[in-house]
Amino acid sequence: MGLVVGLEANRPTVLADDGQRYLCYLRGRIQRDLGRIMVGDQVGLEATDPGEAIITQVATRKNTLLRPPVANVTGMFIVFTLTEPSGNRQLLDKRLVLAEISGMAAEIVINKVDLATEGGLEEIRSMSLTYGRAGYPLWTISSQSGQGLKPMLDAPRQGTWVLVGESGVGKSTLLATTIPQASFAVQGLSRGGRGKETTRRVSLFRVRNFWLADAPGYTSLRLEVKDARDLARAFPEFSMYHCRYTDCRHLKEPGCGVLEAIQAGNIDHYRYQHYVSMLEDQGRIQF
Ligand SMILES: Nc1nc2c(ncn2[C@@H]2O[C@H](COP(=O)(O)OP(=O)(O)OP(=O)(O)O)[C@@H](O)[C@H]2O)c(=O)[nH]1
Ligand SMILES: [Mg+2]
Ligand SMILES: [Zn+2]
Repeated sequence: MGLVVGLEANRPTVLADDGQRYLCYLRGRIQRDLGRIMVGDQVGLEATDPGEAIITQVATRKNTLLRPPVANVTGMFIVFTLTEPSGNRQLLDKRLVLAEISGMAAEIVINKVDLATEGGLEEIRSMSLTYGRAGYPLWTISSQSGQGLKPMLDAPRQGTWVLVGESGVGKSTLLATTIPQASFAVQGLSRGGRGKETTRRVSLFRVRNFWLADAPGYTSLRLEVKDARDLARAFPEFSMYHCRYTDCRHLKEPGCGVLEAIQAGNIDHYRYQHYVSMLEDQGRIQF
C-alpha cells in the first residue's frame, strides 16, 4: 500500500509503505471506476520499473475535501487573521461546520500576531475562550517570524491535514516556513490560486508525524446539511446543554438549554448568530 502525495498531469506520485517513492500509472479500469485519483488516496501498487509502479486498487475514501481535492482528510488548519485581511468570523464558523459534517478535525490558527494591536490581542483571548469551549485548539502564530509555530507543529497529530482560509491569511507562508523546500510548489499555488491548474498541483508535505497540504484561498463554501439538528450537532458546545425537546432547534422553543446558556454568557452569541444564519441559508427556518 501507499499514499498519493502528489499529482502532476494526472500521474500520481505515491509514497509506498516501504519508504520508496513511485511515479505511477493507473489501470484503465480503476481510472473509469474512480473518475479521478486524489491526493490523500490510499492505494495498492505493483512496481514495474525502478521508481515506477501501476496502481492496482484504491481504498474506499473516509471523506473528501473538494477545494483543493484531497481524500481522507484527518483535519483542517483554519488560518485566520484579524488584520490584513480582517477575518470573517461567520466564514470561520462555516468552515468549522464543514469540518464537523465531513468528519474532519479542526484547529484554528490565528496568524500575523506580529501585527496585532492591544485590542487585537484582547480579541484573540476572547476567541480562544469561545473556541476552547467548543473544543477547538487555537494557536496564535506569526508564520513570517515563526513565532508560536513550534508548539503548534509539535502537538501530536497523524494523517493528512490541510491549510484552509481566505486569500492572504498566510497559509503558503506557513508551509514555506515549516518546510523550506515546499516554497516552489507554494509559489505556484499563491499566484494562481483561482485557476484550475493550481488545484491539481496540490501536494502533501511531511511534517513531524503528519502530512500537510496547502490550499488556495477561497470564500464561497456550500454546506449540505439535512436539518437543524444536523447543523446544531456541528456546534459542539451546544451539546453540553440540555433542552426540554430532543428535536429542539434552539430557536424559540421553551426549555431550551442552549438559549439559556447564551443568556448566561456560556455560549458565544456570535457563534449562535452564525448558527441561525446558516439555518436560514439552508431555508430551514419558517417564521
Ligand atoms: N506581517 C505578517 N505578514 C505575513 C505573515 N504571514 C504571511 N504574511 C504575508 O501575507 C501575505 C499573504 O501570504 P500568503 O502566504 O501568500 O497567503 P495565502 O493564505 O497563501 O494566500 P492565498 O494563496 O492567496 O490563499 C504575504 O505578503 C506574506 O508575506 C505574518 O505572520 N505576519
Ligand atoms: Mg497561498
Ligand atoms: Zn434547544
